Amino acid sequence: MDVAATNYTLHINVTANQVPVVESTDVTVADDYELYNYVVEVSDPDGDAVEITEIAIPLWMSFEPLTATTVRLSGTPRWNQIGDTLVILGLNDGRVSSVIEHRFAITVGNTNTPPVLVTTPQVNFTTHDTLEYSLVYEDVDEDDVALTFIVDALPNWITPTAGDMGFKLEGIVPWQAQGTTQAIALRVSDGRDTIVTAYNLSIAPSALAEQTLHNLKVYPVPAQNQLFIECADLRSEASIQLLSLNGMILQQVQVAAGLNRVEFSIEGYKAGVYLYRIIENDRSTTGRFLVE
Ligand SMILES: [Ca+2]
Ligand SMILES: [Ca+2]
Ligand SMILES: [Ca+2]
Repeated sequence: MDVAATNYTLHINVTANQVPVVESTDVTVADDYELYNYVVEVSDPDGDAVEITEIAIPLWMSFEPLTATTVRLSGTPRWNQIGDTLVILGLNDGRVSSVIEHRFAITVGNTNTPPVLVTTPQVNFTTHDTLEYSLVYEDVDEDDVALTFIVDALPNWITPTAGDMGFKLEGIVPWQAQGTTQAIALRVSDGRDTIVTAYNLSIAPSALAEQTLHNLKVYPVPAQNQLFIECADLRSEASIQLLSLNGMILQQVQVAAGLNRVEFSIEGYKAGVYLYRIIENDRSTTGRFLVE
């Protein structure tokens, strides 16, 4: 018995899969101690969902999926990660027979970042004020180079103390400085770049009323190795200072209100005229003493 043969023709339209591609422009340059940040954007010509994976990225880089079509590559390379480094991302639209590799190289340079002053210096003072603050610098490059400092300008009543990352400045604004601007200038180097910190202090006159303290005794006259200052009627806590004629503070003590007798050692003072100054909350007294 014959079996009727029927011929069928099957028409199937097969559209070849198109592979996913990276749309964004690869960021191929980085620098040590600076943030690298690149959002990779992919698309698929067929509209397929694309899975993005990390096949190879440098140690300093993190891989962070953001949306269905983007991932963020970011991180901060260090000095021992300079040079060329390869990034390989995998793109998979679910239809490719093997994951599509997207490769690019990043060149990590080591441009120096100069030190930066990270504190804000106080610039406005009144005579008798205490100046005490630090200029602190940061250097993002961990290149084991200690910062070095050169003082180009500093009022002589300020004592600088240098540390690893800056300067502590201390002093008491002398009354002779009133109404002046006084320059501070430093050069700071990280061994590769030098920056300059320069600013002016602005000194306003003190509101303290200059008065004569009663019952004040300063002796002996002339003084040799010791100077005694006796004040019988201090209304508040006070500071008693010995100063050079140009206003530089040589010694200072804090005393309580009431009766005080303070002994200063002035051994080593050259013969000549000096100043003493007693500063209370609301008044001050200045006078001269002689050293022989
Ligand atoms: Ca596709
Ligand atoms: Ca750098
Ligand atoms: Ca640096």
